[in-house]
Amino acid sequence: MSNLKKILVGKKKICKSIWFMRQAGRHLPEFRKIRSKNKDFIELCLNVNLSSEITIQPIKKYNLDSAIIFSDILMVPFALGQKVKFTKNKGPALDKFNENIFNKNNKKTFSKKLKPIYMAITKTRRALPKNKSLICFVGAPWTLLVYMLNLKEKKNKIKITQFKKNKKKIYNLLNSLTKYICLHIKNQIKAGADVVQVFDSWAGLIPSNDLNTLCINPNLKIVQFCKKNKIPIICFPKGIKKNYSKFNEKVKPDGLSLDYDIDPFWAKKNLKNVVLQGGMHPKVLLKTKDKIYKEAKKYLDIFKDVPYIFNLGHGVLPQTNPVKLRQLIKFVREYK
Ligand code: 1CP
Repeated sequence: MSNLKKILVGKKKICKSIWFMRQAGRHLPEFRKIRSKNKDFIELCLNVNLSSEITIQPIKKYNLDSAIIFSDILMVPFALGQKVKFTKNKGPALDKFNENIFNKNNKKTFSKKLKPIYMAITKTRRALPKNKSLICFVGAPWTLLVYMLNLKEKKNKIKITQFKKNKKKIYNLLNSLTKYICLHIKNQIKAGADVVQVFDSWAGLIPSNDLNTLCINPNLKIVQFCKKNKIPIICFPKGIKKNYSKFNEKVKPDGLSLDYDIDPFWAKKNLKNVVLQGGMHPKVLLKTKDKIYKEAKKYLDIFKDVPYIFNLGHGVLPQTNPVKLRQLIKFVREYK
């Protein structure tokens, strides 16, 4: 059993396990070299050999404890028939959502379209040492809907009129989307992944009255599905501030990933019966070595007597220097 899984299922009380959100991809020169020769990002995610190679790049480079499969949360809308385009510096753009196309989907066609991801997981699992975890991931229903229905304004704000206009559609879509997300988790675990992380990256955009319906309940359904199938699950409801405690009490995931807005002292006091992960601001990695160590020390000291997974409060930034990441990993490993 991998170390990460042992921590999440409570078999290891205190242990240092390190991985980083977005550890594969954008910040690595090795990735950028492959990317420059593969212009179509979706095709790259569906290339079994390259996806596996990119997944292993940060493991080879940093000897991290867990690999996370190279893919994207938007592979789910893609498999459901919505065209996804990635343009440089602009972020992803999806074709207009079409309910007729969406309703024509079924489990079989969905799984078939994503088969290369499952094959890449099997291939990667075989190449990884047994004690290393292979994490798979999904976007939470709300976060996927933000992209599918184009609900986000540029400056990390919701298009409130569009949101209100589409509320009924959003509520209707949530359930069917949750089913496909659960299927994607199951397929990935069957292929060889051993832990799942759910990214609700845009949970912070949800108006507070809708948090239960749009974030807590869908995450709860996914967690219940995973518990029934004995799949260790980490949730990441980014940006919901003090509602992290309500989320934890209701959803009860095995692991809870802290975003950089969460005060770690508050988290330790208020988030119980869950394994905490991450928290440190990814921007800290753009600072000097001493500042990086000081901030890492803060998290390690606060969580020294509880199970804690070292990670960041969001993904590794594209402009991060790999030398700094390596220094941080060494510091965390050697800190007592
Ligand atoms: O142009 C390029 O080179 C593509 C850049 C890129 C990469 C490397 C995108 C486009 N996605 C990915 C891979 C990816 N995405 C991974 C695997 C790498 C790893 O973690 O090791 C993962 C886990 C994701 C997950 C993802 N995609 C999230 C959730 C995590 C988060 O950052 O909040 C979200 C919101 C997306 C959507 C997405 N995909 C890509 C972009 C540019 C975006 C928009 C969000 C962003 O700017 O990061």
